[in-house]
Amino acid sequence: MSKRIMVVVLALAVAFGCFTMAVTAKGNEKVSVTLNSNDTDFLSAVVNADYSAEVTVPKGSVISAGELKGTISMTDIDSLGIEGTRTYSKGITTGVEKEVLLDNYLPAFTNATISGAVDSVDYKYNVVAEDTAEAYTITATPEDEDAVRAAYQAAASHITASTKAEDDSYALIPGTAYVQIGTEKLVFENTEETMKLDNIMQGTGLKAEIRSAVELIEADELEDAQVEVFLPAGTVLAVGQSIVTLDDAATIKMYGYEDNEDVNTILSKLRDCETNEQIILTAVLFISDFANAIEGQDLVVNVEFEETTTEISGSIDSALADKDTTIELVCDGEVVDSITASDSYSFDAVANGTYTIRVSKENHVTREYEIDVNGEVVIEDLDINLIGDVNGDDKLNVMDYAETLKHVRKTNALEGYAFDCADVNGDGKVTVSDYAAILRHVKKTANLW
Ligand SMILES: [Ca+2]
Ligand SMILES: [Ca+2]
Repeated sequence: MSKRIMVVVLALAVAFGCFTMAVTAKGNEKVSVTLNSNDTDFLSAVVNADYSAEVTVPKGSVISAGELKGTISMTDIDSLGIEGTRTYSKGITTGVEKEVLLDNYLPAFTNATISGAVDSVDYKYNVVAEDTAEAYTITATPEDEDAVRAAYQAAASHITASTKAEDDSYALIPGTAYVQIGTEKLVFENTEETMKLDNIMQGTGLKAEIRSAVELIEADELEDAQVEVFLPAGTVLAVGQSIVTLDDAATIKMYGYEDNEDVNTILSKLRDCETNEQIILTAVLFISDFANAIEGQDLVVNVEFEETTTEISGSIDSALADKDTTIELVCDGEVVDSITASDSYSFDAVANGTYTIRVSKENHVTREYEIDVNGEVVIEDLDINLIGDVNGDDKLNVMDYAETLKHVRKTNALEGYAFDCADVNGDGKVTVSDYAAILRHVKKTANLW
């Protein structure tokens, strides 16, 4: 597998990044991406606050020998923790021997529509190209801004964005990820920790394990799409200090372009590139070929997410072994699942979120555990006490009323669950009444239960 195939990975990563950051742009904020060669911008792409997008190639733009630099700017994006404008740039040596005049590669494209659904939320863009003496510009305008916003929000609900301390860029694509275009399928094994942008940009630094992390295979034609991309939950893209993580597996299906051998063989063409110059020319040609393939077409791009679920399980420690314990799983105040069990329990297929596990049993003090679920298996052992069993040894004796008395006398305060166990009359306070009731139970003059 050629290391050059990694450029495809990079392109996907950038596309994913632009997408996710576009998703989080709100209000007046915006995202821009510029590509620059010898200090002259030859391409700029902007996502505006109204979810419109614009790609501009100034006429006379040239990619020349020396550095090719990509810059992404993000302005006031709350969900990424970005205040003001954060800009991140990265350069590579083009290796271009003869200047590439982009005017010669501009497509004949004039218009198309792009529509589809994200999680069943419909959206539609009208895409129009304008070719003037100054620039070639493609503008994508939402047909209905509210619908597009809803679709972006649907996508954003499956993504976690945050800020990290280190300023490095990488993509982490778990195994089983793939990209299929026509019958060519690029399959990822695992890129964990190896896909640093610096490694990819510097051919010599590229590790063998990155090269072995992807494989290009011949696949059967897709039944319901021309292009299909699968990204598992846990796919991560970091650009500078901004990091986005896909919480749920995403499948992106695209169809509606004029079937075209040039478009459908892009993966193998990139694989066969030997130099940066070949990669740049192949990429430029591909973009032009693809724009021509969607000319006048209604391109459909659907995104579906598969909710990630996991298991919560653990042991149960309680008294009165002949009676069952009730375990309720609570989310946002609603009981979403409930089971009765004795020594151990488990909840299957739990979606990501923050939960309370509420444990109750006859003659026991109900206890709640707060847990965060984020796709990983959760082990939470549960331990509940009999009413009045302040020290949790499953017996009521002098130890328990002594602890309670220390609280009443303010010599040693009870806290948390021990406090709840001592508050046997359930009035929210631990007083001499609770002490007296525990004492009566121990002396067998009046039982608590
Ligand atoms: Ca006890
Ligand atoms: Ca009390």
